[in-house]
Amino acid sequence: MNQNIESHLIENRVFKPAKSFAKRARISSPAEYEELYKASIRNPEKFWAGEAKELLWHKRWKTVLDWKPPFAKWFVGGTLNASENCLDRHLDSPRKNKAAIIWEGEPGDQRVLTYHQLHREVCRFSNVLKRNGLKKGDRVIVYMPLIPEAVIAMLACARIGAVHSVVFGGFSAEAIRDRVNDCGATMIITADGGYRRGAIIPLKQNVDHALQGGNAKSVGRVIVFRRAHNEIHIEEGRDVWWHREMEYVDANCPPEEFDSEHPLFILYTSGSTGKPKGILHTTGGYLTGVSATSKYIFDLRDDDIYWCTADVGWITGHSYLVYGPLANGATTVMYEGAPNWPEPDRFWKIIAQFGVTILYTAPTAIRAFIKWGNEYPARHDLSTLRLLGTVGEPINPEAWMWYHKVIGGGRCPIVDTWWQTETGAIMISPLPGATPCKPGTATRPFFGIDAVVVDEAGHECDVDEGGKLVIRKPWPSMLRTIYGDKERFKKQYWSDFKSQGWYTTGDGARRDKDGNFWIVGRIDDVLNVAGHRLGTSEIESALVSHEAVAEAAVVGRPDEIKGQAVVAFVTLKEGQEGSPTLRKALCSQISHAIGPIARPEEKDIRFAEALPKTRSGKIMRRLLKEIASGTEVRGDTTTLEDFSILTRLRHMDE
Ligand code: 7RM
Repeated sequence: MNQNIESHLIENRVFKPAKSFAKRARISSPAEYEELYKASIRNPEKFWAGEAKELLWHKRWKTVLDWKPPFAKWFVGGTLNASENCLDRHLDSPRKNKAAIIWEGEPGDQRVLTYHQLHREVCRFSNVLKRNGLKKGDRVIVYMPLIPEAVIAMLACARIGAVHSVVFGGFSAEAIRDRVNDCGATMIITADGGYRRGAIIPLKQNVDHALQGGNAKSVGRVIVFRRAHNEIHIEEGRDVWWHREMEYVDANCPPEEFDSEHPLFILYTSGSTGKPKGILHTTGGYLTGVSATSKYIFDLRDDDIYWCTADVGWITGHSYLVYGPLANGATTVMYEGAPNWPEPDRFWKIIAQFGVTILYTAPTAIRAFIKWGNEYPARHDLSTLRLLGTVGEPINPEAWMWYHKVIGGGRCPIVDTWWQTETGAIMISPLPGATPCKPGTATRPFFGIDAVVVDEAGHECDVDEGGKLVIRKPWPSMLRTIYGDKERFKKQYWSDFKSQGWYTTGDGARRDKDGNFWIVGRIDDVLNVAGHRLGTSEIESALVSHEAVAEAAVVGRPDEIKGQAVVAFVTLKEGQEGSPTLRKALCSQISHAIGPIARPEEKDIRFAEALPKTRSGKIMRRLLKEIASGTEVRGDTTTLEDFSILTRLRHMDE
């Protein structure tokens, strides 16, 4: 590989955990991590069984793991209840009266539910579900705003063994319909509306559209929570009000015990092709994974106020807003709305108001905050923060440094957590009291996770050599299948290294000389320019380190000579303007940071007003690639947040 690339790839700033943090952390030195990690890889079953013992089981398992690649069963013969583990278990302790959920609605309304209260609501709603005919194994769509009732609905499903499938409130009627039909859901739990940037999202209306004309026939019941008090249609015989139903039930609902492998939820996620896949997670293994990672990676303590800014519609919300923190008896903050509503300081205001100690958010949000300006965090007291986290995409070193300095005041460790909907729990991340961090790397695998970077033939790559990120051993929170499509499950995740039984993540990565994993991004986002492998995120990182640039997305376009050429879509900071001079400057910036082979032609720097993003904030590279290649935009665009961006991008250079 080109010398210049390698020198850029080596990020030399190292941030060691502060002594004060390390002193009270569960794992408090690199040596301790190394030793425990090695032991956990020698015998993962022993490590995971030790973690599983922290949960409340009705029957203890007989076998830790039954592994017939690619099908795994964890804690075979064991029985438990996920809702009991998140709630009942804390009621015999001082946690009973501690806040389980601190919630802030977008218009400014607030609610606090103690563990006692949350337990009570979940029990009552479980009885509502039973009253409405829901049984163990039935599938339920949860289509809710980010309000406590979304969590209550999930935990009530878990309590009676129904399988929830949460659909993000920003998805359309068609997306609901597809998901209902794919999993055969018999019930939808929704709300009249939810708030977003001062407007009301018509959730119930979307459900009506999804079900209209005899579509999604399996649904016989819709339970509607009154949130926004907007006018909605109630279909006699199908729709019932949440608050009415709650009047008929009592608060007594003893947790049933379910098999460790009983399905807990299905969550749909987009692949590189085709329709979203229903990722299936089961009970004992999933709970073990999220509970253990929450404890070690977020260093959760009883006095923490922990805030994961994700919506429950995403895996991050499932694992690190609901199941992980509640299984640990933590206090978890929920905020319903947008980060810049009514002002770009909303997050910082919430942190100051509730005394948030741990913040877990996405790099895309951090980059937006940088763009909005430092005056907004400066308005508020952020001194309660002690730990920061990121997830969802590679974080560029500039964003990392800003997060560290401006939000963390230079004192908070940052856990850059790599994982996927499919992995259920965090797989690669620093341990905050132990791991020396470099901006931009998710660092080292969690205990029991046998992550490696390999070439096409399955040989481990050299230091700083890019390859495929694979997981060589099963782990408890791994997906069990794609719902209703075993073949796709096998093909998608297990066919690259079939004989070895390795899981393919679909991500490219490299390891540095210290063993840190640098996630390059999806394999399809890695460019090959004149035989040189280039990570789009590295070029983007170079671009956003320019003072004029807010955000950048780099894709490849076909090039007769080089195979592929670099195209950079760039949005500029407030007050900046695109010009030929700036184009030149940005090309030089890339050339300077990575090497001349990464330098795009000047015409391939494309100034844009905005980048097309999915509703979860991921840049839609496939669309950009098609635009960059001059081909028609095809395929699934159902997750694109703002369609008008497409038209504008296509015409912007005319
Ligand atoms: C949790 C989540 C998964 C994909 C994954 C990566 C990317 C996630 C990081 C990251 C670099 C990270 N689930 N990704 N976290 N890349 N560093 N810390 O996001 O299923 O929605 O996405 O996201 O490409 O494969 S997900």
